[in-house]
Amino acid sequence: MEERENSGVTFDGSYKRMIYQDDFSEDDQTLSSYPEKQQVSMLMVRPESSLNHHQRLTAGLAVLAVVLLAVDVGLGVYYNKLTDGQMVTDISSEVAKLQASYDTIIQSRDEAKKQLAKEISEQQMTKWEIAHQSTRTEYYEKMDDQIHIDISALRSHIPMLKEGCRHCLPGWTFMNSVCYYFAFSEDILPRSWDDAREFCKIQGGDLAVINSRENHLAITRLISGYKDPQSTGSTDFWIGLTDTEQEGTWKWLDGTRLTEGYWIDGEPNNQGNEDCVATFPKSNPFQAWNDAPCSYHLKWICQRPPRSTN
Ligand code: 2F8
Repeated sequence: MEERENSGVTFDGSYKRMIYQDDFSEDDQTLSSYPEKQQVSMLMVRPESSLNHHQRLTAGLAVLAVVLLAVDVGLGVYYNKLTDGQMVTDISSEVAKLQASYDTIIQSRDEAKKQLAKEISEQQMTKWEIAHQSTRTEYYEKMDDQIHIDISALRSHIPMLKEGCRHCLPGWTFMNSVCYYFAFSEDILPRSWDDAREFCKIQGGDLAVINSRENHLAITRLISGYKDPQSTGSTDFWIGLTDTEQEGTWKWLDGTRLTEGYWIDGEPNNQGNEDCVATFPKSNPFQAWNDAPCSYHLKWICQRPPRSTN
């Protein structure tokens, strides 16, 4: 048998040839026949078994290292995820808060807008009111002046008023030294301008000639409170003014030409064929007249001179 030689160290530190058990086949002599080799065999670890052990240990350590590395990596990933998740949660919560604040601000802004629009509208209303109030004030100032004039005129007529009953027919009104008839009664049906005139003539008068501001205001004051019971609004009253002779040339029934007209805005407009005039006073007594078709049936105002008391 071939003897393999290996370097080895004995416990006593001397180098001896190392003999492995495998070096002996069954055919070989037993170890007992080699006392020297037997001694070595007892003291030395078999190389293959030692290698397996180391390999297993190394492999185990490697596996352990891999496991530890995996655990480490896993923990890292988990930590990152945990951190990221927390951040996402924090950001989501922050976004939710910001959204809530934004919604509140938008709501406040919309409310402020509405409030602003309301206040602008109120301001415009106030401006409008102020403008109209100024116009009204001007108008009332004029009216006040006129009232003072009227009062003076009326005072001058007091003596005649006291004598009114003596000067006018029953049902007629004595104003500014003139007797007037107003067809207020519901029993009196509206008439055309010509028929109304006929009524006045029978009574010794004619349709009213209102050619002074003083008389116009007195008549307006009297009829402006009158409302036609058959209709919801006021009614028109024929007066003695016409342009039948020549279109656009307005004449009173006493033959005098119109000098001061108290027309409604936009009148006279001869809409269709309108040659007769009706008074229809509303808020402004100086905008009271309208030209209307003479055939229209309206109420009317007559006038006649007072009866002589002599
Ligand atoms: O709008 C003004 C207009 O109103 C009426 O016609 C719709 C009057 N007609 C009568 O009173 C009959 C018009 O005279 C007047 O111009």
